[in-house]
Amino acid sequence: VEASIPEPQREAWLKHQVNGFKDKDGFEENVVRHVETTLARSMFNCDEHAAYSACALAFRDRLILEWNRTQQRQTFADSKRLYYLSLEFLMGRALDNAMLNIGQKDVAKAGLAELGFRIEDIIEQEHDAALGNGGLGRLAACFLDSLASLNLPAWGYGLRYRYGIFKQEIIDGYQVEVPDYWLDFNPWEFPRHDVTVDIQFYGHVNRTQGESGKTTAHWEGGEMVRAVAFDVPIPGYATTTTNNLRLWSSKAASGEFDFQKFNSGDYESSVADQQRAETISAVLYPNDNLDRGKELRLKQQYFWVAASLYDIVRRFKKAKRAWSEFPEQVAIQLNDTHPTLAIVELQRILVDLEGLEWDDAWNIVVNTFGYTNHTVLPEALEKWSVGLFQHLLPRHLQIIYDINLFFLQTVERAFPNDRELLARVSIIEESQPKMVRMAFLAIVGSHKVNGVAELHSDLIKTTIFKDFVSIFGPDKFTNVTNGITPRRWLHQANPRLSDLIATKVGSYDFLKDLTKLNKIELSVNDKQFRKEWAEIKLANKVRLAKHIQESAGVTVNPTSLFDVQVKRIHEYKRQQLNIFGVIHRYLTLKAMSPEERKKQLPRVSIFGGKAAPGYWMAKQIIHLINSVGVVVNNDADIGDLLKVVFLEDYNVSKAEIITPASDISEHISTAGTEASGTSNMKFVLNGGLIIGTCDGANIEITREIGENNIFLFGNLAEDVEDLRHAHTYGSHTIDPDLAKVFATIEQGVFGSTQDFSGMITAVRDHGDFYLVSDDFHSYIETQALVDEAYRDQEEWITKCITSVSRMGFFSSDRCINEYAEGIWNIEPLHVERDAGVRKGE
Ligand code: 6GP
Repeated sequence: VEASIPEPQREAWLKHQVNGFKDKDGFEENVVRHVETTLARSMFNCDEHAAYSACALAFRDRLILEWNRTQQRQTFADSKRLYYLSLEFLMGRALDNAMLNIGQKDVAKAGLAELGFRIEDIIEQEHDAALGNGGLGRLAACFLDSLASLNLPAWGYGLRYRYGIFKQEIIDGYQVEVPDYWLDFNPWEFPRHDVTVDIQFYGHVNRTQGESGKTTAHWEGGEMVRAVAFDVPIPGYATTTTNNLRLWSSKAASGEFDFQKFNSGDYESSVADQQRAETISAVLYPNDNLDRGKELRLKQQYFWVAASLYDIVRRFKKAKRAWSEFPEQVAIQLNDTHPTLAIVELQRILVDLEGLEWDDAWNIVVNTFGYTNHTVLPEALEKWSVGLFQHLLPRHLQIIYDINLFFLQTVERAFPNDRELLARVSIIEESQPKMVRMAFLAIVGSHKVNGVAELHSDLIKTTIFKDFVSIFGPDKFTNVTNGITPRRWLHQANPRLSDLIATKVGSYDFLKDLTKLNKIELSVNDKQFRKEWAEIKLANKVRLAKHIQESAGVTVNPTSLFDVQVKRIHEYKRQQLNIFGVIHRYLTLKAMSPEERKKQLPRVSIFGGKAAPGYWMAKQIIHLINSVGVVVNNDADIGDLLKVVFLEDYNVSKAEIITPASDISEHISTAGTEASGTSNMKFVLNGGLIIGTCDGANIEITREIGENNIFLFGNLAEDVEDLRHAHTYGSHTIDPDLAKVFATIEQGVFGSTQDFSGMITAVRDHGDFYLVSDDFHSYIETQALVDEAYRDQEEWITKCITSVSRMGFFSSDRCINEYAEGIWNIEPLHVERDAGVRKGE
């Protein structure tokens, strides 16, 4: 690397080479320098936010040095890189994570203390980077952590939204959305004003014929928007590898404003053009598991995909290799169908701009891409109208037509005379209006398609993608069960538990190889260990209780059973089943004599999660939870026996407080609807048990930890279709206990009956699509089993310790290794400090 600096200048450069701080003194020096110069604050007037800023900048300085070295190493090693394309990266806070991954939290803690600050207060100053909705976005963030920690050469590509997911406020029991303007101060990004790409929209296609008679398509006219790169360094845990997350921001391509318009006196409209360009990366669409088909969303997708591909291709071309080697240098993973246009864009670059033959280009494309599906819900499957495509991306539509034509021809050859099959698998849906089916395009253009848990991967093969399994054969379809990073979700969120585990494992190696957790099972009967285990859980509950008091104004007893359901609010996730169950519990308690009540186990039902702003039913669910809380929490008969809390604005940093504090958490989706779920893994890893349906990763969690350690209930995925059919075409009787709950709501016990009528009629009159009534009895019975089990604290702790010890499988490191070997074919770049590089091993 050094040899690349010309000899005459080398000495000067190397002499002044910057190195990050090495110890407490160095850290303090960095912080003070940033306070006084970068922030222009005096050290006599440094508040907590300034101290956070300076501390973050000190860590950023270190990260960027490692980042530079990592990028140089990867370039020199000339190894294959993975590019992870995701419209969402739900990163949360970065400071604590950076300190822990670099291994300098103790240094920072001591340094900050000497400067007059408590590290916890400083960490709290940071605004979450909330560029995602829920599971899909957080998975991408866990993947980045694992990729760097495993020394894999990888970049993430996303959009730099000016507004992340909205902030949720609860006002009078209703959700109110407030914009999340998070970029006021973001020390974690590096603007790269020199890395820009102009992206074309609209226009038309011209064809020219070359001397050889070959025609070439030219996409002309339309308008340009400029993409500017912002880089976010991603530090690996206990390694110097620091990977890159590149986020694109949009601005007008013509610079500050259009001078022609300005000169002709049309200043306002030139500013308007500028603002219109900036709109593309302005806001994250707040829908989870839902496709709304907005034009601006398609613009976002193309803008981001085109900029990323330009960047990837530019990097590939520097090495001057043959195009056929592209898939040996580049793997691109599509996080759901949002980046599917990348397939079309690469084909366009290769054929229109680089002059490759169609088939050669298509081979390269297919060998480059992999596609991960994250849902089977029909309302989430992306479709775009042909008309919109024609207007916005005319050349891409032509390419899609050609891809489809050649694909259907191969289908026709393999399955002659099956016109229905052709219609079913066509990338173009012959509806009114015609639609482009993005998932089908993603399948056709990728060499591997995967689901995110075993049941889900089986379901996609037998339902939505069934025909494609017949066409391409089963090998194209595979499973990679999701995972979570134990760095953030154990070590950072639950430091005391992590430390306790380390005493039994003998080191912190389990953070690099989570299967090492199994060593703690040997200590399951160790009295001291169990005692400390219980103390830690209680301390985490006390902390959450304090947060509940401060944010929701509800006093809860930390020795109660904490029952948590935090995730996006969605009918398929069935928060309505939970709150109906809570009402049933309330009615049962009310019907008891005071003596009987005394024998009951106190419970706190904790909810949290955002509803998409346009999702009326989800908002009703939030309102009902809050309304039940007001009644139950103020009922003197009930006291501590039942509390109902809705935690406002659930996000990553709140999850870090909530997850370690649960006794039981709920993962109760209608069987077959939750592709995987990842918070289920987080809760178990933190010593909480779960109540859940046989859905998504719950099934594999059960297999790993044992069925005695989980509370499963409800109908199975294979029975769902028949039940739904029976609801619609047979007689549909509502569970009698649930009917009592409905009657109570309809009497107005929780306020306006009108507000909640939609939730009731969905179950009673509109076919109960999510099987709330079918599963109600089993749910209530299983919750009773939870109470019973919790009474035996010794047995409960045994279950918790045993479960944690068996959670090794659910590390995102395992998951990323499966992708790396089975789909991306990439290898770690082993790093030896201050020494060279070894490829593979
Ligand atoms: C989610 C799935 O709903 C969840 O079950 C899974 O754990 C997560 O992806 C990560 O794989 N899907 C989405 O958030 C989504 O919007 C289009 O899918």
